[in-house]
Amino acid sequence: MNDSNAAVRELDAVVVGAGFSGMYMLHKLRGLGLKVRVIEAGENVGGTWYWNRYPGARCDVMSMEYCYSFDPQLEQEWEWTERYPSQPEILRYLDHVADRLDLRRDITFRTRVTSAHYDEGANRWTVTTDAGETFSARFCVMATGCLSTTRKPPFEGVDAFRGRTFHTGEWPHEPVDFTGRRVGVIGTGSSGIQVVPVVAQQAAKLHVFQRTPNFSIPAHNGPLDPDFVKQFKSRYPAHRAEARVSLFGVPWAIDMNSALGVPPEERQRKYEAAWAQGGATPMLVAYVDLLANEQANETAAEFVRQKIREIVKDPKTAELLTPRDHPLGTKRICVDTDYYATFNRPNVELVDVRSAPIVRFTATGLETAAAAYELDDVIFATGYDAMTGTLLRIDVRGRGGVSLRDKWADGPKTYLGLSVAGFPNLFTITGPGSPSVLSNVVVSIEQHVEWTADCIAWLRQEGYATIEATPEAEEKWVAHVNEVADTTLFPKANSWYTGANIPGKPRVFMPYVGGVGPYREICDGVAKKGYEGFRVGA
Ligand code: NA7
Repeated sequence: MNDSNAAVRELDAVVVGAGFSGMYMLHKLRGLGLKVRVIEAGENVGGTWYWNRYPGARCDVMSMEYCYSFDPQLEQEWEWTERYPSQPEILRYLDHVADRLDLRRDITFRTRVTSAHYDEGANRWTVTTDAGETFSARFCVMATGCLSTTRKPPFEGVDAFRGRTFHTGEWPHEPVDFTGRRVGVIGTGSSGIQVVPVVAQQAAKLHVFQRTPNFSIPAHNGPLDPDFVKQFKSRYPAHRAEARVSLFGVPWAIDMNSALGVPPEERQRKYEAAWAQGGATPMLVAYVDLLANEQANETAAEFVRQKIREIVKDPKTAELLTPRDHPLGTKRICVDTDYYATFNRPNVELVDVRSAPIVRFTATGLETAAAAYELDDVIFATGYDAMTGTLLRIDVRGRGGVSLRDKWADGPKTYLGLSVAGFPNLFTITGPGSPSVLSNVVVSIEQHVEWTADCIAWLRQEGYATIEATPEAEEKWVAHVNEVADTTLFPKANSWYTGANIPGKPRVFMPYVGGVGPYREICDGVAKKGYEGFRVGA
């Protein structure tokens, strides 16, 4: 063994990322008796919830549903305090899980994976990190998350700006005080919509730079009622079972009527009830064709537009806040607390950067094509290179040294969102081509992790060393993902689902819209048929 080999650590599996996915993957693989190492860039567990510490950061899925289901004792013991969990509370939960399962001893923190190369001779993955470590493992699991590589538009002069800048997805650990300051928020996606109402309460003046308005529905967040919690917990197994077979990973039944098949007054009552209930799901499941038929969708979209007009006092601001460029729900619906009402505050101003884009930053603020703004702080709520960004930041190479970047040059190609042809023993948790971001992602994560662990156990039991998707199965799956997407309104939106937010990124609708339940059935069927569409090697 030479010197360089002496530094290589031999493992059964490397897992990249210690968010919801990586943590559970570690637990499952340990359960199989595998020697596993998780590599995580952050200083602690949590993934996206470790980085997204901006004021107002909160999940848009209800607490009782946005947590692991694999440990009945854990779900009974853990006490969520609010209907929708705040970022600090989710992080506390994940911290607790890491302690409970004693996960940290197998996690290397503050370390980024830089490359993962498949060695065909040895049938092993060589994984290197920015700390100079090298691991060799039979399996490599990418638990890298769908929203983990932030995007900051390269505005001219941004480095010359003398004020403070922040990105919502890379928020400092120390509290940031905006009291008395002139703040600019760029971006009005979920992050912008959450951060704006909170910063508005502190800032002397808040400018919200909006290019495209989004649909947002109130969360009606608040403390959880102990009786509700008791009742929910008494039915936990049933709730979880319903979530697993549902469309979006939440136990809500979809109304099978068409929105166009009911009288307008009845529809209005239903939308009012959904709005009063809060969150995106009640609205999305109100009628079966909301995401498939433009006319049907328009009834719900117009309902939300009317709400915006009712809430926002200045008609010009209300009009600017009104989304008209995409059907409701074809971009992830935002879930807010007082977002629209915040524009009634005298210290808040909406700036339309669609008609007059941001041209440059200056030392003391920024200039749009129409005006100059003096700012002390700028918050970038400008989103992520979603779904593929983090995977492609790593130099991943499969058979024949083929790089994933080349293979995905025209858009991601996977089989089931789990596996890539030519990349044996590589698994992508919630990868492109899986329901992931269109669902309660924890439900999707558990399904992927369990499927992957079962697959690895099966390989061992059958005496196989490798498994990989066949190019044919991959092609078929990609075609199926596109075909299903094309039966919906989703491709009509310029969203990060299609890569439209990143200049030059191939336009491909990345998630699988077929639904969490049907997707699970497909994956289970594949496994039952001896991993149909995969090739195994001795
Ligand atoms: P999003 O949803 O990608 O939102 C990013 C926002 O930033 C969006 O409003 C963009 O406007 C805006 N943006 C991006 N570049 C620019 C420039 N150059 N000028 C002005 N405005 C810009 O990211 P989020 O972090 O809010 O949410 C991501 C997901 O996290 C969310 O969907 C939930 O699932 C959780 P655009 O729409 O491109 O015109």
